[in-house]
Amino acid sequence: MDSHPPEDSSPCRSWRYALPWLFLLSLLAGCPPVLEPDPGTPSGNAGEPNDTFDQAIVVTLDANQTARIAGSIPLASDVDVYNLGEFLAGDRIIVDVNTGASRLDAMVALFDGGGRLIYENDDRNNDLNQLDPFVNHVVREDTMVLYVAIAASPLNPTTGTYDMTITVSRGGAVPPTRPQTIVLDVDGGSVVIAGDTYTVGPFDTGDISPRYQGLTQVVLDQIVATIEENFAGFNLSVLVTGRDPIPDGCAGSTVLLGGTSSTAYGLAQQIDPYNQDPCDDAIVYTEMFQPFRFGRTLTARELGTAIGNVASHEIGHLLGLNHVANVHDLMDTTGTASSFLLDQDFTTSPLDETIFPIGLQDGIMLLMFTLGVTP
Ligand SMILES: [Ca+2]
Ligand SMILES: [Ca+2]
Ligand SMILES: [Ca+2]
Ligand SMILES: [Zn+2]
Repeated sequence: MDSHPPEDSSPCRSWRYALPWLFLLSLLAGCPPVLEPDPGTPSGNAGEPNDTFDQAIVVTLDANQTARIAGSIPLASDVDVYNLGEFLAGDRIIVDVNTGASRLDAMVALFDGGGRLIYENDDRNNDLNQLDPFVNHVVREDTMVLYVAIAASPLNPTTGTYDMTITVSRGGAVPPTRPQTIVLDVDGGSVVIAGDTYTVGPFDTGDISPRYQGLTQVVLDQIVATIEENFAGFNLSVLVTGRDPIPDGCAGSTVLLGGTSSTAYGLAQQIDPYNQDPCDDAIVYTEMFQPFRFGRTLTARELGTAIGNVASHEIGHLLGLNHVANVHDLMDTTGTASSFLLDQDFTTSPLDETIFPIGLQDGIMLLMFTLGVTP
């Protein structure tokens, strides 16, 4: 059975595994004395308020570079933030969350000193229904402070207790960046995403609307130019079927253009942190880009820009980027179709509320860590 304390909103009870300074606070607050924790019991806890980076509880690692934290998410909107102090590039952090019999479906996110997301995990293995998060990450860049934040999964608002073990090993090597090839599949083909096979014919703007008949090549050129502009400076290259020779086997991540959907403009196979999988695929449902969704007929250049921005968004997911709330950011999920016509870029924006309740995503920084920059 699990060793979590029962859920209890009493501040005295929740401090029973308190750090020494919290013990003093508990005395000042009139709580009964707290016994020293037994060896093996958690070394810290989630004393509120700890909902922001400024309020983060300082966690001190023991001689084994380990800390155990017992905490609680009593409201689905709660966040607990911990300050792990300075990290250097190459330091590895492992965060192992156990919710035991608690109903909490937890999610963990690591942030740098600027509140910028560096890694997140909701479920260690969704396929096996293992919903406790697990993180094993090598920090790419020195940061004065590394924050570990835990909250209920925004997709599954739940409450309950958690037990979090943090282990750090210092002084390793920073994983190398890796260039990525994108194969833009425009001559008809198929991709498999989450068990579903999507098969489309050759990309033809006339399939979007009769008003776009005969514009296929000029729109396609603008799609490619838009993707290349969005990733300018990064180690990412675009091959186009029918235009470029495509190597056999996995030539890179395929982005298929075509088809329609009742729910989305595009779909990526996964959000792939730090691009562990260089062969994952996506689709942009180009037949969704009908004039009525924009309130008017677009120029060929506008149509190509819109499709190119959505393709860049799906490629962003395949490289590990999450959704943000900023219509000028390519990873935006809040805007209407008209925002695809803006000069969207990878930038620094608040994480969308469906991703995590606090923090920023710096798309440029994460792409630099993942792809590297062109010489
Ligand atoms: Ca909290
Ligand atoms: Ca989870
Ligand atoms: Ca990938
Ligand atoms: Zn998306």
